[in-house]
Formats: sequence, structure tokens, C-alpha cells
Amino acid sequence: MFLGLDSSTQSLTAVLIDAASGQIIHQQSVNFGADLPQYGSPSGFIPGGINGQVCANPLMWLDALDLLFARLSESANLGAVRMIAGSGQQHGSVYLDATFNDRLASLDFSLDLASQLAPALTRADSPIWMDTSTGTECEEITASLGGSNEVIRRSGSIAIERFTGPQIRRFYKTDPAAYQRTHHIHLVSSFIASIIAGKSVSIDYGDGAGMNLLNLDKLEWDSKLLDATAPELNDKLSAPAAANCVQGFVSRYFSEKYGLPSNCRTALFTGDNPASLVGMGATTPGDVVISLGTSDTFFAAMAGPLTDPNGFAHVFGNPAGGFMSLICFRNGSLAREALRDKLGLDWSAFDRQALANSSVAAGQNLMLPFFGPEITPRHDFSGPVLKGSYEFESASEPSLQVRALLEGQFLNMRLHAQWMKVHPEHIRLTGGASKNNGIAQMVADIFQAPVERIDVSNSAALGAALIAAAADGYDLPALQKIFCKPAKDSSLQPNLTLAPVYADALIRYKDLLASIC
Ligand code: ADP
Ligand code: XUL
Repeated sequence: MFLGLDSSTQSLTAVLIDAASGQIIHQQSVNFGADLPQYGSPSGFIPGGINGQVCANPLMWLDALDLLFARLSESANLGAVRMIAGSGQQHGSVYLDATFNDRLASLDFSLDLASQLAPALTRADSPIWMDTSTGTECEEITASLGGSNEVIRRSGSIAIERFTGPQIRRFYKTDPAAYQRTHHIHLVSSFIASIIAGKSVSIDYGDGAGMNLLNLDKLEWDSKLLDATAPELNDKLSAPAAANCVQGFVSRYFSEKYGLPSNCRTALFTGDNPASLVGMGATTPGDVVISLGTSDTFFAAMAGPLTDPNGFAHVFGNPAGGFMSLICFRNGSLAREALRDKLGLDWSAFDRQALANSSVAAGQNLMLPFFGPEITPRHDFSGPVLKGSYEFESASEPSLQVRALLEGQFLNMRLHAQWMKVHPEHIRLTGGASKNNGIAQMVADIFQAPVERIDVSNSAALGAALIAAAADGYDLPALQKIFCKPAKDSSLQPNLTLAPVYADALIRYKDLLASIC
């Protein structure tokens, strides 16, 4: 059996798989808000941060680990686990002093993790991915490298507020003494991996690439980016490594307290998005995942470390080897809901409107589908921009509105994924809106690729369990065929006659966008 853990923003989740029989044996979760109310973090972070600061208490993550393993030891056969891997919300960072390793090596299992490791923290809180307080630090890092293009070329992303490098720089500037006392800087993923392994372990390429510090060509910390970020940073970061590197045996704390076998091994942990790529079965270039949640995300495996010259996308390591892209679109379901409510529809009527009059209406009217500020492209939209027929612009015909909104969303996605130079061969669709047939068909038609719906609720934790099995010698593609199957009867084929229609609409969409931002 293999155990995958995912320490995400709101919860810590475990998925236990039996690789030989191809079964998910058990799933268990600790919700930070509901299960650990003493941390005052109903959504997993400390509310009310000022100037864009969003932090979480790393001791909460440790209490969650104790609680999760206590629950697992009661409900699952932990004695059969051969390997553990995991993932964490990306970009968040934990700061620890020189005693961290000794404390990990001598944990007393009659006590808890949080009280024994608290004295090693040089910073009581951990900035997480929702933090936007580091605009100045991003500017400083960018200027020091001679411009955004150089930061993108080296690290795969522009210097961006939530990424760890700018966060480290801000910590160094605001509390230099505490920065000096810091011997280890960990990501959420490598912090939890270190606790499980009982020693400070490496940061993997997948999550490490979300720091604005990893050189994608060399897969090493980039000396120019390190220098631009904070002094002596190289000494505080362990060397980056591949996710499937086995770290040794699980800490005695976990074997003696919770019944994991003492020869249970641990792999490195990665970011939640790279782990989801594995859990969605999309680690081969040509596979694309589109997640239609509160916001929409597009992520895809890539062979080489290509980067987005416009700086909208991010590039992370793919746990199966190579790289992956991640592109976020803020106006996802929020925009679809705004139009649905404006037209007074429910989702099934919205679905029918999306599919109405495909042959005559497809690609005829254009909408820049943004009801508020967008990040891809970065622009402060205050409402959608319409260009088309009188019936469309006057909003008298709901089906034209619904069609143009969805076409606009997926043309925008196709446009901003062009730098990857891959034609999607299969699209795996997930997230709340993926069950809507009209929306799913629109994705197939605009990308001209078959779409499969994947109904995996804990894709990151499942991906981590699969990484653990692969690190033990199992064939990852074979496991993915079994564990990451599309939902029954969920496949949709593209309407091939619409290929030239959407090729032309893409050009006109791009021109309309260029006229606004
Ligand atoms: P998140 O993980 O970001 O919270 P989910 O993947 O759970 O989001 O998706 C939630 C969104 O799915 C809601 O905002 C809602 O607008 C959308 N949604 C739910 N059902 C449908 C549907 N039948 N058609 C279109 N969108 C839907
Ligand atoms: C990705 C990002 C989030 C976090 C939390 O860049 O910031 O997806 O990984 O899930």
C-alpha cells in the first residue's frame, strides 16, 4: 500500500492506495477550520492580514498531521504502507533555526509534534500563496536581474507576489535578525516531508519552481536570483531534487506512535498542482487538464522548459519528468455565474443555450469575458467587452450571450497557451463546471480535441500516492490507466467542421483584446 498526503490551503488529506489491486483503500481528511478551531483560521489562514499579507500558522499543519495519523491509525491498516509521498499548497514557506534537525531526530512520541518543534521556528507564521504583500520585493528582484524577461527565462515565471523568493526577501528586509537565525527555509511540501522523514529533506523540482529561485535549465538554485533575493540564501535551502527521490525510512515518531512499519520509506513531497497533474493522469506531453472551478486553470505536461514570453503562465517541474505549465484565469465560474444570474437562467438552461445553433452562431460574436479584474491577461476589466451583431450587443438573445461568453473564455485560454507550442491531444476536464455538457462540448470544439471528464475528488493526494508507488518501482503510466480513469460515458468529440471557424475567431479575439489592453 502507498500513502499520499496533501497539505492544501484548507485541509490535510490522505489517500491510501493498494497498487497491486488498483484500489483506493481509504481517504481521510482533517479540515483546519473545523477540526482545529483554536488556530482561528476558518479557511486555513489567519484572517485580517494587513497590506495584502496572508499567513497560516505552521503549528496548525503539525497538529493536523498528528490528528490525521491518529484517525488513520484507527481506520486503516497503516502497517501495510511501503512508501509515503505528498504534496502541499505551493509557494508557502516555513522558517527554522539550526536546532530543527536535532529536534526531528529526537522527537518523543508521548508528546505532540507542534510543542516539540515550535521552538525551532524563527518566524511564527508562514506566508502562503494568497499573500500579495511583496510588490516592492518583486520590483527589486526584477530590477536586479535587468528586467522581467530574464526572471522568466531563468525561473519560468515573472517575479510574482505569492512566490517564495519575494516572500523570503520581505522577511529578510523586515526582520533581518530572525532571517539570520534561520538555517532552513522550507516550502509547505518539504516541511511536511521533513517531519515525516525525521530529517530536513530537499525541495522537489515541481514545487521548487514556484519560488522564483530555481534555474529551469540547470535544475539548480540560480545564483543571480539567490543574490537578488537575500544574502546567504543558498545555505538555507537544501539542494533541489526529483520528487521520486527516496529519502530513507519514516521517522520513528510515526512508526512508534501510529503503527507505520519501521521500514516504510518516504519520497520527496511536491506542489499540489504537480501532484494533481499525476493524479489526473496527465503527465505525458499532449495531455492537458482544464479545471473549471471558482477560477479556471489550464495545466499541461511539457517536454522542455519552455517559458511564456508574456509572463502570464508558470512553469513547474513535472513529477514524472520534464516540466508542466500552469495558467490561472480569475474570471472562471465567477463570470459564468454572473452571466447566468443576469439572464435569469439555471445551469441546465445555461447548458442548453450554450449548445443552441452551433452551426450558424459559432465564432460569430466576440466577448472579452471578464466581469472583474483578470490575471491572464493582466488587466482591470470592469465588465465584458462585446463585439458582434446588433442582437448580440443589445443582449436581446440569451443564447448568443452564453455562447460568446464561453467561446471567449476558451479562446482566451487557447490564446494564452499558444506559447507552449503543443496541440492538446486529450483534454481532461475537472472542477464544478465540467459536468455541464454545453461547457464541455465548447472546450472540445475550441481546442479541437477530445474531452474526458475526470471525477477525482482528491487529485493531489491521489497523485502523491501514485508518486510513492512509482518511487517503489511501479510503472506510473500503468498505474494512471487504472487510477485516473475518465468517468463512464463522459467523453466528447470535437465538431471538426468548426476547426476553421475557431481558427479565424482566435485571430479576431486576439485583435479585440489587443485593442483594449
Ligand atoms: P473550487 O474547487 O474552486 O471551490 P469547484 O471545482 O467545486 O470549485 O467548482 C465550483 C463552481 O462550479 C461553482 O462556482 C459553480 O459556479 C460551478 N458549477 C457547479 N455546477 C455547475 C454546472 N452544472 N454548470 C456550470 N457550472 C457549475
Ligand atoms: C499555484 C497556486 C495555488 C496553490 C494552492 O501557483 O498559487 O494553486 O498551489 O493550491
